[in-house]
Amino acid sequence: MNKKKNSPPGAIGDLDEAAARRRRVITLEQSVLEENDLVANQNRALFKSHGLYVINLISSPGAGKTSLLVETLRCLEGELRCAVIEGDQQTAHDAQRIAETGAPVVQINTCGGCHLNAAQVRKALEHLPLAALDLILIENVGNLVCPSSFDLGENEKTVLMSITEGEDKPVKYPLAFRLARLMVLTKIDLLPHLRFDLDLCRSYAYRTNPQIEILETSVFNENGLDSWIGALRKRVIR
Ligand SMILES: Nc1nc2c(ncn2[C@@H]2O[C@H](COP(=O)(O)OP(=O)(O)O)[C@@H](O)[C@H]2O)c(=O)[nH]1
Ligand SMILES: [Mg+2]
Ligand SMILES: [Zn+2]
Repeated sequence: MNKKKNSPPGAIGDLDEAAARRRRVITLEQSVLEENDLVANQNRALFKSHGLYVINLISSPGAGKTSLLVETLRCLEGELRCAVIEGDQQTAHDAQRIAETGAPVVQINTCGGCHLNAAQVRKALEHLPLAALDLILIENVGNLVCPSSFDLGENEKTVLMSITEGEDKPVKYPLAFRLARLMVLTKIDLLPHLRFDLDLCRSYAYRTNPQIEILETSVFNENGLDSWIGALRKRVIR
């Protein structure tokens, strides 16, 4: 006899089943993250063996990651040897924009995946001249949530947030801001046209991560680009 059919909704049997299902989900998530950490550590060792500095850029879609990267590559041309790994669900649009600067670039299409993982990055690394590079910039899939949970083996995460997104993102999506060493507030040229309270946003960011370094940039009027480029120069091991 089917026990489940005879149980009233919400009976103990149903609760047990729900708890077991939850346990299975949690166990699976843990093993996915553990497996990812293993590969991330291999990536980290590879970066170290080549004296490479690697930054994982995280933001919501459209915050200005690719635009900042294009400007960064132009500024650092002839000074630091940079490459880019682009993560998007579909298209090679961003890789094409990067390729126009002349920098080596690999596009990863996650085909529905909402974050990059360490294994995807490891595969992308096979297409880059690691021995001839100083800095790799990884543009993660536009998403302020799960990219933060997946270590790629990078030296540090940078979180970007455009001032069109509202002041409260650092408290609404705290993990990205907690794990980042640097927060870049982009599109600062739009400030006169918005009702965006810079001090409030900074205070939310410091509440989430008291150590976070905050920069403001614009690729339209080049505001703050020198601070960003200076931060990169300081980090690269030469
Ligand atoms: N006003 C302004 N717009 C920007 C700036 N940076 C990027 N944008 C615009 O924001 C949109 C998304 O930029 P993109 O770099 O593709 O963002 P991504 O999705 O984070 O890579 C584009 O229309 C850019 O022109 C900026 O500093 N100021
Ligand atoms: Mg992009
Ligand atoms: Zn995801």
